[in-house]
Amino acid sequence: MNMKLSFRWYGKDDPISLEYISQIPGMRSIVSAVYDVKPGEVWPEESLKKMKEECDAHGLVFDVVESIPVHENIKLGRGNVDHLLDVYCENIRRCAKYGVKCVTYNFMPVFDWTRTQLDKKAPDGSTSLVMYWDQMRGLDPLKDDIHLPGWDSSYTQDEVRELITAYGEIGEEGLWKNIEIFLKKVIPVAEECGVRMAIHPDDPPYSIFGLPRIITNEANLDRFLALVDSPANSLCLCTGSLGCADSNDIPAMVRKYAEMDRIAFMHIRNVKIMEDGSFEERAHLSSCGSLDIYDIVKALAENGFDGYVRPDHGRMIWGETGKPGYGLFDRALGATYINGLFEACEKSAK
Ligand code: DNO
Repeated sequence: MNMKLSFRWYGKDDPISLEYISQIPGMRSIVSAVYDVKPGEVWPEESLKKMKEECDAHGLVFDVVESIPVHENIKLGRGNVDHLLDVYCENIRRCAKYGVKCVTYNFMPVFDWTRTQLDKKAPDGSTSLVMYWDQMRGLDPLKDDIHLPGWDSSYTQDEVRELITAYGEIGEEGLWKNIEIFLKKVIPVAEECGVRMAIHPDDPPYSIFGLPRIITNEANLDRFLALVDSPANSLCLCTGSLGCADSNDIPAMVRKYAEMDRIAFMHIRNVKIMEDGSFEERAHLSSCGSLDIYDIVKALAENGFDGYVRPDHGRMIWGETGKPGYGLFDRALGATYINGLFEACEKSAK
């Protein structure tokens, strides 16, 4: 198969072993990161070397990083930005030195993904991540001490308030300006070391709590890719993140950006959009959610896509416990489904 099947692994603290991951048919690459270093600090080479050796020992390739986090000061364009950008570039060079070919990151203000519950029980007894508007409404982080699951717990409530206010001041155009500065500095370094930078879309792809969000739809992805027109400046196209806005036509977007060769990494998962715009993460199978996963894979296969693909968030099934979204069983089912679709679509595309 052309595509490179990969699996996210959280390193030594991950309850899932590399041995188990290597037993998934067709599994090739490990997606990981150095987790014990704060954003804005240099990653120790020793950690990268160890990660590579462990993967090698299991017949897996450590060639995708998710993520090198972007420090809030870079996104806000304040403080020690120059230093932070230098550190970022140094981390790309270090990753490349140990074989990394693709680096994922995001440009979401303050919080990464937003959900209201991580263990919503479905009628079949499985659990998954959901975002329900009736659980969100009325929450105001500027007034209340709220803590949604998945939010960086290292911030104090006052720090969160300060950041939200600062983002409110720069707004979307401020974020565009700062992402351009970031790309102009980082992409030449990535090109030099043979790394493709893959931006992860905002999840969900609309503003939450008034925070600006820009990696959200086709027009904005076009604007983003045009900032630096290079294959090193590419997308991590996450179907489930972009796909929880009804207005995003995911198969059409995948077709367009695959044709342009601007997708370095695919996160494949399904979501069910509810009537009020809430959404539930579902099993990968097309009929389980709102996305046509077959059409998405077909668009990739028809364009000879040879980038990285990983099954994204799985449900918790068969009594498994662990990191919500990142259990073994349902992601392994997702991987075999993805394999099947790619085999069929690649063969019939020939
Ligand atoms: C969620 C992930 C994201 C992703 C980052 C990339 O499960 O897909 O947290 O890793 O947004 O920087």
